Amino acid sequence: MPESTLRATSKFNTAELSFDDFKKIVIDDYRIGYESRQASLIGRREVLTGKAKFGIFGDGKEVAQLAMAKAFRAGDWRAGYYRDQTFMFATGMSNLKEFFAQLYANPDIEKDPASGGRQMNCHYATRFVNADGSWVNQAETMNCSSDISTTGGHMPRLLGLAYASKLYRQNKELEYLKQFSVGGNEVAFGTIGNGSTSEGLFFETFNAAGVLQVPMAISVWDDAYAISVPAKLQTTKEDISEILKGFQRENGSNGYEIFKVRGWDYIALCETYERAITICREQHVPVLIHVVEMTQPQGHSTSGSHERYKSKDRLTWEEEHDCLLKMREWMISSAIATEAELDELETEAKKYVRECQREAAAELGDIIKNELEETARLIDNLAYNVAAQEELAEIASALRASYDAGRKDTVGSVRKALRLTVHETVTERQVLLDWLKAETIKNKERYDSKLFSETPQSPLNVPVVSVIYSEDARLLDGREILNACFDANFDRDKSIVAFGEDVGAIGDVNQGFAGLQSKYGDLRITDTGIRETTIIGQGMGLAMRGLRPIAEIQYLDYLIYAMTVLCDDIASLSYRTKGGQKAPLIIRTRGHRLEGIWHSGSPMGLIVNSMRGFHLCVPRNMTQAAGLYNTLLRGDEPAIVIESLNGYRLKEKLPENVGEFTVPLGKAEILKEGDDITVVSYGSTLRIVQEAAVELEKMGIHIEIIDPQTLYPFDIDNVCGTSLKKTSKLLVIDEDVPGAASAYIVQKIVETENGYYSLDAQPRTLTAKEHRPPYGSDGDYFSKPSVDDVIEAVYAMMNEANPAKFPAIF
Ligand SMILES: Cc1ncc(C[n+]2csc(CCOP(=O)(O)OP(=O)(O)O)c2C)c(N)n1
Ligand SMILES: [Mg+2]
Repeated sequence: MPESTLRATSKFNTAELSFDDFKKIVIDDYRIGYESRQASLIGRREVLTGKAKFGIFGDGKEVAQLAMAKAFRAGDWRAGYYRDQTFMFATGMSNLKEFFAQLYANPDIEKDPASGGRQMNCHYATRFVNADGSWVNQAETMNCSSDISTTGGHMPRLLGLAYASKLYRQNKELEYLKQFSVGGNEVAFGTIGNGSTSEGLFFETFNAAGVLQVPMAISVWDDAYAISVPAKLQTTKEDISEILKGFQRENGSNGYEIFKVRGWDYIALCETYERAITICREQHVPVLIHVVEMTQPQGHSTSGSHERYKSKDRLTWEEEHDCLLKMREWMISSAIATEAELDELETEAKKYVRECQREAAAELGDIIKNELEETARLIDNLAYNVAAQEELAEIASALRASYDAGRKDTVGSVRKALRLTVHETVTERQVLLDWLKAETIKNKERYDSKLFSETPQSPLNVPVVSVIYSEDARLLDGREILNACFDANFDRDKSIVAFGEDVGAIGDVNQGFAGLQSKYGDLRITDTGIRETTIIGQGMGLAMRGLRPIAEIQYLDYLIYAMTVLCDDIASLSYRTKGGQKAPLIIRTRGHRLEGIWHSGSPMGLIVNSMRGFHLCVPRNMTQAAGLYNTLLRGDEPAIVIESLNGYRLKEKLPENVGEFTVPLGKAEILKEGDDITVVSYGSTLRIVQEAAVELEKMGIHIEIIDPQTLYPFDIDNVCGTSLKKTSKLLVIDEDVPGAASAYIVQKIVETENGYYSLDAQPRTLTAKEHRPPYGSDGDYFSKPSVDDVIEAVYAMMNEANPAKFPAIF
């Protein structure tokens, strides 16, 4: 592999540059742009000839990215999208070999550090988490947060990355965190396509950054299309910077600096980025750089051709305004290079890119070829000694003959061979079994690892500290217990911040943070606008940059607004970077029964099923919540804590170690012992179950009540399954809709915990109705499980088991 010719582009300082130096920089830039273009052309061909699955490339966007790279420094951040390969090459955050390794889905993080072959091509990331869970020195590296495919989905994260610089600059207590910032000088660079600015996430982010005044630099790559849909159908006045003009700061107001520049005008682009980023970095003013007149020489992606929807005139215009062509013309007319020199550069570049592509292809291909040969040989060996000789020989020869085989083919062939020889006992079969066992471990690491960071700093490794009560422990409102817990943690760890709607001045609507803003300052306990998506994005960006954010969503019902950033971005971060990045964000919210259709939410099934990659904590009271916060704030993985809305004014004893004791994740607790039925419930419903248990005792029925405390992870020690060995009957009760979180819990107990073998009755669930509860107490009674419902559900199961002793009530 030849040395990469791609490296961080030199900066201009025109005052000090000789013409020769200037020429050299421009020619180097052109080379990077040209190599990038070749990568796009070859990449597309690789897909169209079946050597890779899908391709989307940055052709037509090269020159602006060369200019942007000049303004990008160590410590800075990128949150962008799939068009940015030239920028990634120019900054040195990626290179051609890695580009192709990702195209071929190479699962080795040494080859594709961005995703270990997990992401589609042109989805970039740098690795900033070491194998032991520690952070790299982000102040010294150039940093790229991991891309996602959803259009505009990265915008909320961009806000958080920029907001971290503001905190690092303004909160002097953070100066000890030197590996994350140098005085908050870091700019967060965002890129987005013109079409994607139609997304709500873009507008919400844009407004929030204007309010917060953070060093965020958004570049819009405007090629007038979003796949086939033209600007006319995307953007008012077909011009995003035109309609955002009201955000321009003026006469000391907050707001933006807004720039518009052509995507093929190299010098104008370099000057614009230099000016824009200086303002952004020095003054913490967000900037918008609207880059217009960009093109798409190969169309949107390998999924279709743009000749179908672009007019002939447009296609001709695009050819004439190809940014590299324009740059080439300008270089010749300005005597920076001759045509012959550029011809030679281009020939070399083509050769070089081809070499990189071939090496990347061979690096994976050779390994697979060897594995394929080994597998075929093992299957052949088995074939000689078994009845299914012919079929096995066919499998082996098909493997050898296959042109684009992958691991699915080797493993698939072995599995088939094992099925065909299920009655054989020869040692060659055992050899094959051993091979499969070893490969299964490797493939688990390749394709099924790192949903969580899984480092020594995981919250699952936080030491358990028992709760301590003094003899004269005070009885306080639940909210005061939480308040004391947060107070102790804010005092202990200066990197903790909390923010959300009404969190600052009044200390949240239920006063868990009451008084803490005046004690710790408004940089640590902060009010935000009503903007759930970017509250979470703000938290994500902070968490990626070494801070410990608690992002508050006022009511659980409003979490829905933030689902894109939660499930697309944060939940998948560790997995999609194969542990290269993490965002240990804690989300604080409150839910379950209270009042009315939008203040009684308990969509636990929605959360647990769409947010794998988060821990899901459902404490029954505020003391348990405090213990969970104490655990999470000492761990490094994302989590959501759902407090019980109706529990803030219930009295609880104040622990002596309220900021220290920990409630471990995944530890189910038996709240009441009993022999008859195992009842599993959580959150607010537990109080209903406990009340019902008193009446059931009087009826001669002894239920065992189990609180899993966290739905993810769920009951690590099989407490529920063990209880079933005693009761043989399972009832799961919650406030979600039928078949939601209750079905998840049943699956965990019956399947994962092997509870099935202990059951002598059908497992049952008691849930809320399929609609949300109407306003008023009667609405609640007829929609959510009541004490009556619980008693009758339990009794019905007893009646089924022993009708003589428990005759039917109705
Ligand atoms: C949320 C979401 N909706 C739709 C898509 C499908 N999609 C992928 S790219 C794209 C067009 C984006 O156009 P634009 O933002 O202008 O960027 P360009 O590709 O033109 O650079 C669409 C609709 C998606 N990936 N995510
Ligand atoms: Mg576009």
